[in-house]
Amino acid sequence: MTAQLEAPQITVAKVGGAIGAEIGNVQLGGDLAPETVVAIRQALLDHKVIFFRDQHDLDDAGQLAFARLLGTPTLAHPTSKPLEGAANVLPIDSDYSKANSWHTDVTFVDRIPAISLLRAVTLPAYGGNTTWANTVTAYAALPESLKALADRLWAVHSNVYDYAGHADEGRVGGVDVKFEEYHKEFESKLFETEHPVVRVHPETGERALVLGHFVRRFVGLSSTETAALFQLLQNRITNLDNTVRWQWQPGDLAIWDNRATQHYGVADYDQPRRLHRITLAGDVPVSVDGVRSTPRTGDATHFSSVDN
Ligand SMILES: O=C(O)CCC(=O)C(=O)O
Ligand SMILES: [Fe+2]
Repeated sequence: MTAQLEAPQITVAKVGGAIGAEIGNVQLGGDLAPETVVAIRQALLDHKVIFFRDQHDLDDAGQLAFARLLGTPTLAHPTSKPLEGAANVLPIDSDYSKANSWHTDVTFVDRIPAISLLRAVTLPAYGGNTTWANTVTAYAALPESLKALADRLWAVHSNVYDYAGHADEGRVGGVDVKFEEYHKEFESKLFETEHPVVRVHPETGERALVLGHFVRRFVGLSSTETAALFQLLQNRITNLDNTVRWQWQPGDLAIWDNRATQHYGVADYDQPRRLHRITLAGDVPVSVDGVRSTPRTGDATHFSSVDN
């Protein structure tokens, strides 16, 4: 028998009590041992967002090669332009967008990305942290009466801002030309999808709340009623006790389970900030009754395959 060289084991250290862990003892890239990939995936399912420090050798190609070990990359975005020459990479650039509003990525399409990988490229000297919230623990902590309500509730999500409610990913500014251009591009094609407010996670079987800033209204409720109920549930998710906050350093990569989290980019900096995001194809959410989300407007097949 030939002795097999075992891959070194990753370390997992919780960062927050409700969500988040830092992973150590691994150099990320496209050449990881299968058992290392399995361990990273399990850590992601357990902790919802995982952080890697000191990945200084990782560039766009390396980030993409590693991402492919975890799933099938989507295009960078359904409407926004990718990084030049890298169709799967979305630049998150403070020049034209700030994601300082709680959201789950791309919930306005039916095939919500399963996983997002975000890599620090240029960081401000201070500020510009990102915060994540756990949508599984938020659901689990609801009283039975609110669980029953949420279990039956559906919401329409859209990328087009109604200028009355909350913001979208490209919203800040309004006078700045770059912000305006980005905003126009973001909304250049209308997407609307009906999702259950509670989805069953395809890998863990956990129930998670599906809300965030792309929600436009709850099915069957007026805008006033939607606002009241949205605030009640959304506050449960973003309560600080249910979040983790990450202070970016050069060489960092964060990966989140986009089926079990929301996040918020804290816009408290005035120096250039740039991160590169890759998202991986997800399934179409399924309600607790087994009903799948329904696209109402827009066809997202170009953006992403459906991961079954
Ligand atoms: O800028 C941030 O911290 C978060 C950006 C974001 O929302 C994303 O990468 O999906
Ligand atoms: Fe995001």
